[in-house]
Amino acid sequence: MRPASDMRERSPLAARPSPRVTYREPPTGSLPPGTLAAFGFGAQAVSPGDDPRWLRVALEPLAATPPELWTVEGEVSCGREGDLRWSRGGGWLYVAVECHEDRHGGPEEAATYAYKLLSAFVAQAPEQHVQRIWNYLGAINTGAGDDERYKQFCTGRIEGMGDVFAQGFPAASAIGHHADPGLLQVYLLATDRAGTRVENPRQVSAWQYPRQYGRTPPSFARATLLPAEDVLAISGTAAVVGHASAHAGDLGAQLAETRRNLDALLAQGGLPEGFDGNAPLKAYVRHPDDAAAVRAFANAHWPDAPLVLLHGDICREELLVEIDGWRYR
Ligand code: 3EB
Repeated sequence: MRPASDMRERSPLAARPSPRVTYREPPTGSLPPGTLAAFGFGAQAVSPGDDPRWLRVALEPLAATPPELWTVEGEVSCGREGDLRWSRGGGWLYVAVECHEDRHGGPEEAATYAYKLLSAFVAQAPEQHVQRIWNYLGAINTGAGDDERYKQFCTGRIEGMGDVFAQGFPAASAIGHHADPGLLQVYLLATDRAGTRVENPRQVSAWQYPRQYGRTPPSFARATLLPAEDVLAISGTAAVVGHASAHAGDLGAQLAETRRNLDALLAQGGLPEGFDGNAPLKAYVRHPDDAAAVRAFANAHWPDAPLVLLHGDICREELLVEIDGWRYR
């Protein structure tokens, strides 16, 4: 006899339930059933064994941090193809590429390479709608003017983005790590139907940033409402108002501005206000000494939200903190 869940007809129009995102320690030696992806933070993260779904993120945690697990309903299969790993289950696809720019010529070429691999993989998959993407690169603010490494990354990224990204940019984060500077890590979440892109009325859309921010504007949406409309996937959000950075050098004011931007995104996405216990957040903090103040701010405004604090550089030198996360309905 088939289990009851198999007997329920899923309407062809009904979107798949979204993955659950939690921070918790998996049982030693293996990932729990339904795990689509698992992320350990920093050099000390303990791998659950050789599993393509496991990624050691090159950002160091600023406090003891369990892994991040993505869980779906259904069987999960996974594999590797060169620099790429993938997993799929329950209508969801995870794909990650890890590469070193020394093999590609520089940050621009490495980004093109990574995005071409991701695009080609997604283009042949049933799950063609990229909802959310994360990018971690080293020495992100090194280089002057248009030569800043983040700006080179932006140019390479758009060059490598194929048709699967031309439907509209996914929500994204792009953060600087302090590991091997040539290491590039990019991973994404996709599914078999389109989500809804959400922009922030307080901010110029990133792809429309004026020339002063580089030759190639960053290609990301501020958030994606996943197809089941049960969760808003929120991009890296910082103290950007219009297109300008606000409150250079003032952590408290940047946090308050970031919160206004997050509130605006929740409102725009039709989600309830604030972040509750079901809203896993990550804060990327440029100066480790600021970690306590960032945590205090989060605790004051979102006391129940699970929060991971990571040492990460924001793509504009004057920005001290950036926050991303998930807001379940
Ligand atoms: C900003 O608002 C801050 O290049 O993918 C945030 C999220 C930022 C994603 C990206 C950049 C990216 O412009 C920077």
